[in-house]
Formats: sequence, C-alpha cells, structure tokens
Amino acid sequence: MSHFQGLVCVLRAGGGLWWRGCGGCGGILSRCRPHPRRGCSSEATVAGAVSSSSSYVEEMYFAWLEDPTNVHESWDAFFRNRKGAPSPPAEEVARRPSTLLQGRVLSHSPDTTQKVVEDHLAVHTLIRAYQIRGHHVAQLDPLGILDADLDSFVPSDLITTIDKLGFYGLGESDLDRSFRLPHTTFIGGGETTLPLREVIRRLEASYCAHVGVEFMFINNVTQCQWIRQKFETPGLMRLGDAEKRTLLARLVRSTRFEDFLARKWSSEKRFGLEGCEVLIPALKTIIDVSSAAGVDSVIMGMPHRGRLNVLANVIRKDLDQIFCQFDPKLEAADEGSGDVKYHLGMHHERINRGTEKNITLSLMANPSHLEAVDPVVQGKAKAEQFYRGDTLGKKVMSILMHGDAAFAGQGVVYETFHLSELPSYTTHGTIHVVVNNQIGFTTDPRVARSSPYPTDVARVVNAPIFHVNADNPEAVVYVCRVAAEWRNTFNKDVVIDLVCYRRSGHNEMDEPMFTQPLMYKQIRRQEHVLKKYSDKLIAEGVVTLQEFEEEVAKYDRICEEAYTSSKDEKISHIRHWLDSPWPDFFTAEGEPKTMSCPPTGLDEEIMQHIGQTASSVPLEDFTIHPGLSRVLRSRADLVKARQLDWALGEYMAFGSLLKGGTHVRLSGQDVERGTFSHRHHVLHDQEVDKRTCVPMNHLWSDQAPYTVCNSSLSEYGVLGFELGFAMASPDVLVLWEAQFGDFHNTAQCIIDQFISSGQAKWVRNNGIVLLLPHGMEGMGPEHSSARPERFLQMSKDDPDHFPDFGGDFEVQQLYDCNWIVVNCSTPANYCHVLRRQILLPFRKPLIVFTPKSLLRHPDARSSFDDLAKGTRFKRLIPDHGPSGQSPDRVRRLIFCTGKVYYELSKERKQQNLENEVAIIRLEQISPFPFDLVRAEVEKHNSEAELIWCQEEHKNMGYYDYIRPRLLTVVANKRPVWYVGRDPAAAPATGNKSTHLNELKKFMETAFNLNAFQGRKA
Ligand SMILES: Cc1ncc(C[n+]2csc(CCOP(=O)(O)OP(=O)(O)O)c2C)c(N)n1
Ligand SMILES: [Mg+2]
Repeated sequence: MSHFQGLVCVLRAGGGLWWRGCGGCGGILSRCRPHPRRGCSSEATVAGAVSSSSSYVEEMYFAWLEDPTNVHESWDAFFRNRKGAPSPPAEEVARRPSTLLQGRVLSHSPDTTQKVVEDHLAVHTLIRAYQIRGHHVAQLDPLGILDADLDSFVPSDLITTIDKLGFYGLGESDLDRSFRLPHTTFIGGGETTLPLREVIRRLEASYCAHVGVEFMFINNVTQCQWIRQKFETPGLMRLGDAEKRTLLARLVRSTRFEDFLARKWSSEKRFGLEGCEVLIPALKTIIDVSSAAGVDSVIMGMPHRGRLNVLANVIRKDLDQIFCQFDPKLEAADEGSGDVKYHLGMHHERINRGTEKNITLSLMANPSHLEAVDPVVQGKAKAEQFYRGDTLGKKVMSILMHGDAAFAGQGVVYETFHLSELPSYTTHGTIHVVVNNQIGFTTDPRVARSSPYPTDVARVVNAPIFHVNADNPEAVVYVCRVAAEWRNTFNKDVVIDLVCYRRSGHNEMDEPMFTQPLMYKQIRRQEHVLKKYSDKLIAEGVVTLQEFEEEVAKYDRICEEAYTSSKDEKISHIRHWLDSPWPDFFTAEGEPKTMSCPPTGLDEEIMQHIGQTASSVPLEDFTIHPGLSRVLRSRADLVKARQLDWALGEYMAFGSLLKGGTHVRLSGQDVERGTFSHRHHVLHDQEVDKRTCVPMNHLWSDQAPYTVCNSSLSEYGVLGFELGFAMASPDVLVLWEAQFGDFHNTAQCIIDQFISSGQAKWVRNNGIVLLLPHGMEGMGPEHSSARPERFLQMSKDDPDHFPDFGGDFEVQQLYDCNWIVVNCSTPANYCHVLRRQILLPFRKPLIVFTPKSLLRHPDARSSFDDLAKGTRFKRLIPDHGPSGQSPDRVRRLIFCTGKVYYELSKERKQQNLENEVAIIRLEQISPFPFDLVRAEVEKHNSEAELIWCQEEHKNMGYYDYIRPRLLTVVANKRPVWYVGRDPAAAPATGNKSTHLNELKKFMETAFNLNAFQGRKA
C-alpha cells in the first residue's frame, strides 16, 4: 500500500478511533464541548465529512495515476514523492487525521506539497462544517435577542472572526490563496477554485445570514446535493423586480387586513398575525410554485393564529363573509351549535393568479385542540389523491401550519410524521410551515421543549428544515419556493420555520408584559416588516412611495367596502364554510335526497360468490400456510351450509358494497390478518417474499377497490387520518379498527372533537366506522372494555323524551343523532349495519362494539336467510324462543346487548326458565329504538320485571344510558332493575377466578326470580 493509500484508509476506516462520541462539531473535535442538552450530531455525519475530504484526495490520486498532467503540478509532486513510500506505522496512522483536521501542520513534514493537501482538506472540512452547522450561527431571530435554537454552544470555528482559521490550521495569509472546491459544494458557481476569503464569504451568505438550513442529517446524497445547490449557488436567492413587487403587494394585504380588524373590532379576539405577516406571501409562494408544477388541489390545516388572514388572503373567502362573523347579532341559519370564527373551514375553487391555472384550496375546520387536525388533513389529501389516481401526489398536496410550542409539544405531530412514508398513508410530501413566534401563550421555549429547535421532530423522517428570519420577506419567499420545489422533486415532507415574533399577547386582550417583559420591550421597538420592506424597495427604486401608498389605499378601500356590505348579512350560514362539500350527494340546499333507506339484504348468488372467494386463493401457484388452508376449508363448509360466521358476515358486507361501486378501506393495527386471526384479508405466499394476495379484490372485474392496511402503532394519528379520508367522499366505507377497543382512548381527541361533535360544529357529514373489540373475557383491565359508557354519554338523543313515530322513524332518528352506537350479536346483523351505512341518504359515524370470543362461537352464526334479499338490520332482536310464543307467561324481561346474550341464554336453558324469562337483544343502542322497545314491553305480561343486564361494571357499560330511556318507555310507572357487575374503578379484573365469580354471581341474580321482590326501585 502506498503512503497515500494508507492515508486514505486511515481517513475512512481508522476514524472510529478519534471521532467517536463527538460529532456535532462536524469533525472539529478537540474543541467540542458536549452540550448539556443536545450532545452532538451523528457519527455518520462526521464520517461523511471525512470521507468526502478523503474522496477528494482519492479523486486527485486516481486522476494523477491515469495521467499526471490531469492534476496541478503541486499534486503531481506530492504523489510522485509519496509513491512507493512505506505505509506509516499504525499509531501514526491513528493520530494523523486528528492532527490534520485540527489544522496543525504535521511537524515532521518539511514538504510544502503536503501542506497543500492538508490545507485543502482543512478547507473542505470548513465547508462541510458550514453545511452542517451554519444554521446555528444564522441570524434567525428578528428581535435579535433569543437563540432561535436554544443552544448555548457557540461554534467558534464558524463565527465570523479570523480566529477560526487557526482552528483549521490555516492563517490570515491563506485567505487570498485559491483552493480547489470539492464537488460537494456549489459556492463556486462557474468557478472550480476560489480564494479562501471568498469561500468563507459565500458560505456565510448561504448558511449564516437570514436562512438556516438544516439538512445534513439526510442520508441521501442526491437530496443533499440538491439542497446545497439551491442555497449555495451564487445569485440564486435573489428575486427579480416583478417578484419583489408581488411580494410587497401580498405583504400589504396581510398587514392591512390585520390593521383593519384591529381598528374595527379592537376588543375582539382574532389571534392576529402581527409579527408574522410574511405567512401570507409565504403560503402564496408555495401555492404558486406548486400550481406551476401541476398541483391543482391544496388541502390545508392550521391553528388559530392568522387564520382569518389566510381565509381572506390565501383562500380568498369573501371579506364581507369574514367581517360579518364579528357581528354579535348575527343569527345562525344552520342546525347545530356552530363554532367560533377562527375554527371554521373553507373550500374554494379559483384561478391562481400567478399561474393562471385552476386551483382548489381547502382549509379544514378544526377544534381548539392544537395539531389535532394534522392527520385529518393528511387523510383527506390521501383520499383525494386516491380517487383521482394521483399515485405520486402530483395533483393534490397538503400544507400544514403549526405554532412553535404546539409543534414541539403535541405527540400527534410525531404520529403524523410517521405516516408520511407509509404506502397506504403517504400524501407524497407535506409542506409544514411553523409560525415560530418563540412563545406559546405565556411560556418561553426554554421551558416548553427539550429539543434545540421546535422543528426537530421532523428530523425523524429526514425532512429538510429551512429556518428563516421572518423579517426578511425575500428570504422567506425564496425558502418557500425551494420547499415547494423540494416537494415536487422528491415528494417528501419539508419544514419551513418562520422565526418571527408575536406583536400582541396570546390574543389581542392579553398583556404579554406580565411574563415576557424584555421580549415585549424589544417588540415595541421593532419596526413593522411592511415598513422595512417598503422602505427597502423604494430605496432600490423597485417601487415609488406613491405606488406603495396607492397599493395600501386600494386594499383599505376593498376592506371598507366589504365592511359596509357585511352589515347586510343578518344570518350566518355555516354551510358556506364547509371544507368538504358533497354536492352530488345532497340537494342544492344541502339536504338528503330522500328520508328512507332500502333493505340491506343480498341476492343468494352474490352471497355464494363472495363466500366462495372468501374461501379460496384466487392466484395461481400461490402457497398459503397450512393453518390458513384449514381456515379457508372451514369457510367453504360454512358457505355450503349457507352459514355465516363473523368473518364471513364482514366479507359479505365489504364484498357487496364493492360490487355496488363503493370503495372500502379498512385500517388499523394488524387489521389485515385481524388481531384475533379471524379475518385473513391478505394472504401471504409462504415461498415468495412479500408476495401477497387480497381475495376481496378478485371478486368482480368491475368492482370498486378494496384497501386493507395495517397501520403504524398509533390511534390518535391513524384515526384522525381515517376520519379525514372519510371526509373526501360519501361513496366510501372507511373503517378504523382498534386492536382492542380499550386503546381507542389515546385517540379520544379525535372522537370528542371531530367524530362526536363534528357535524354540529361544522355541518359536515362523516360516515366513518369504528370497530372496537369489546367484551369481558377475563383478559384484564386493558383488554376488555371499549368504554361504551363514554360513547353513549356523548349521544345526543334525549333520554326523557318519547319521540313521535311518524315517517320512517328509524331513518329520522338516525338523521337526528350525532352518531350511531351498535353492538351486534350476529354476523348477519353486523353485515346489515355496515351496508346500511352506505345505503342511508346521509352519513353518520358508526361505533361498533365488536366481539372477540364470539368470532368463533358456534351459536354466534347466522343463516344466509338472515341476509337474504329484502331483509334489514335489526335494531332489536326479540326473543323467538318459548317465551316469545307465550309472552303472557313471562315473569321477567331481560334487555341486554352483545355477547352477554349468549351467556344469559345458556344459563336460562340450564335453569329451565325459557318460558318465564325473555331475553331481548338491543343491537342498536343509540339512537335508542324507543319504538321497538315499547313494542316488546307491550307485548309481554305487564307484570313482568324489567331488567337491564350487562357484563360490565354498574358505573360503566350501557346502564346509565339505558335506564332513563327504559323508564321513559314505561312512563316511569315500572321499575327497571340492574343486573351486572358491581361498580368498580378499573373496567375489569386481572384475576381469572374473580372474573368467573363475578359472572357466576350476576348470572344467578339474572335468573333468581325473587331477587328484586320487596325491593324499592
Ligand atoms: C391541545 C391543546 N392544549 C392547549 C391548548 C391551549 N392553548 C391555546 S394556544 C396555546 C399556545 C400555543 O402556542 P404556539 O403553538 O406556539 O402557537 P402561538 O399561539 O404562539 O401562535 C395553548 C397552550 C390548546 N389550544 N390545545
Ligand atoms: Mg408560538
């Protein structure tokens, strides 16, 4: 090995000896003090730095080997001297690069050519250090008082002093020496060599001015090169005069809009954008660039801050419609509770001025719960892409805006990022814009997050992060342009961190000086960005003062005129704020086209066909697991016997909807196989890696597609995503299945804020289905209860009001409710209720408590007859046994729901009480089937005891919901008795024998006909 090859090897392989434990310094090791909060960045990065420098030497070496005239004569002399020289001893090898990279000239080398190599390496290391850590030095805070990155470590090798040269073993005398530039930088433009002075100047301009680029953690060379080229190429960041004028005009609109609101409604909360007015030109730039690249639909989510401004100046909602929302006398035209003005959504199709192309912009309505809308936006964007066949996200894209505190603090942000690259969840790149006003309500960043930047969460998906000083509008626009180009080129997420400030308190009424006195003293002194930028353009001669003033006056006039016409608005139509209209599904007035629902049964032929597909492998030469062959064989036997188990019932529902053209999407943890191994919707070839087959997609050649996808291990993010997916179209059955129903509560925010109350707040329908495995089976406190009590407590049907049964009562009741809660006891009924979801003329969320042991219970089967043409979902299943034949003899009427029916039935048989006790199953719990329950009560002996029996504890389950409604049915004239588990804190015991004892005890009560005698209700 030559001396040189030895050196290269050391640089590559031997590095582990000296860089370990220290990386954030980009290879400059001895000075790096570990930062108490952050530590250093990855070893891989440093390894990259070294290998890049060494590869440059290597490049030279191989070029020289080919032909010595290929390289400069100093290299020629260097390699000539080294050729054939013995390899250096091991300890020298280990020591040399460290010395070298610290810039100290090897003391024993008198050779000047060697110094040339070492100096080149030093310069390359310096370049790399700027690329990796220049953002720490960048001037990002417009106020100039805070470190935008919360990192007290000062990278002394980068700060603009001459001392840093010594750090690299260079001196002042080297500043005017020319150095050859590596291929990993673009600062040269057309030049391949530059004087060191110019190298540093250009690097500082690229990485340490008003833009801080964080990207060197990305482990893809092409992407890194792309970013370097965008930020290093000389002159690329400069805007033309026309662009500057457009930017100024947008800044005028953004600023004057807030000023106008502040003038007219000085004591109203509006969460204004003051301090980050550039958000508007930023978004418009992203949309312009994306539109030019072919995007024609943008779905956005954002929090409160600046929302009205975005509606007015990005979405272009009519100003009078916005202004009238401030009128306290405005009456609500729509049913439902409505929402505050800075939560409402919007959908608008218009011509994009920049590109003269059509563009549809949707801003999703959202609750106060920060970041909750993120996955919802992604789901809706994914659905639009799916239905348009936009498999690469070239037509539809999403933009998410965030506050700095919420972006760092809310876990759903992380969950959403983790969906970004998953095949069934990716939206092919989201542009995230953080309004980083360096404060969250009254809390400083130093106590609000542990990461240096609020944006660090994005690093998990290798998204580049562009920090930019928001008081430099041109830098902001440039960064936005690059972000949009990045998304269009790589279809990956990207983050823009607008480092700004908040001119008022959290809202306009808040006093920020209580908590941030110094910051706000500075803010009071801070000149408005519009003033600074207009002065700049006037000084540059890009606009005249008069032109600027005219632009301001023109927009002020527009606001005034809109204000005048807003006074004519007497009624607020929330429908006009709908983010996801379904024009063909409803009438022009937004009403259902009918108020009835057809039967949900199926043709025998269809059932047979679906059943056969469900029991077979539709692909040739496909080897399935022998255990699965047994499953398919037993399915085939069931089909032959015209029987359905739970899995087949589901197959019938999905398959028949697919036949009718409805897309079905089932998502959740392990849903493809099914947590309980009963579903098997994706077959895996046992011989060929990753070869799979989804039989449901082989039913008919013209069927709708079936999507079944195992999700990431998230509930909040994934449920939000599916809700968004279901929002895009009424012609899809979207189902989210919890692994066990118990886990849905980590998605409680989506359930409370969107699913339960979404229609009331935002007048939009949603037909999402939640499948929540539920049942007390001795599996412990966290694998038993899907918490029916919580869903029922949020159901809005009145417990004390006995409704009129006019018209189609079933449909009317469904129309009036906020969601439907069912617990089906048979596969046929499960199939019916899923089909009803789609055959209804409107959409409501459906909560299904699904079984576990019943999946394979021999009694929990249905005949094909229960699903035959003309049949329907049974909201209540009467007792068809002996008690049903002679209802007069019945002494006890037990109402129940779900799996406990089978336990009750078995016990009744054992106790030989089939004539005395009737067991009635409530399949639809909410809205409560008052009509059918009353019929049951009236049919039976009026002296019979009324019992509600459940397997859940008394303070849980259904009892609190059922009891007042049953009492309403009997006009409070008869008592309703409770049979079930005693009240408890945990939903279930972890002890098997306690579990069985509890069951035994309440079964005894259920059939002890004297249990309630003499007791007061
Ligand atoms: C999940 C959630 N928790 C708490 C709040 C209450 N809250 C409203 S705004 C706010 C501060 C948000 O700070 P930031 O994300 O930086 O946005 P900014 O208001 O500064 O624009 C808080 C804590 C909320 N809306 N949502
Ligand atoms: Mg903030």
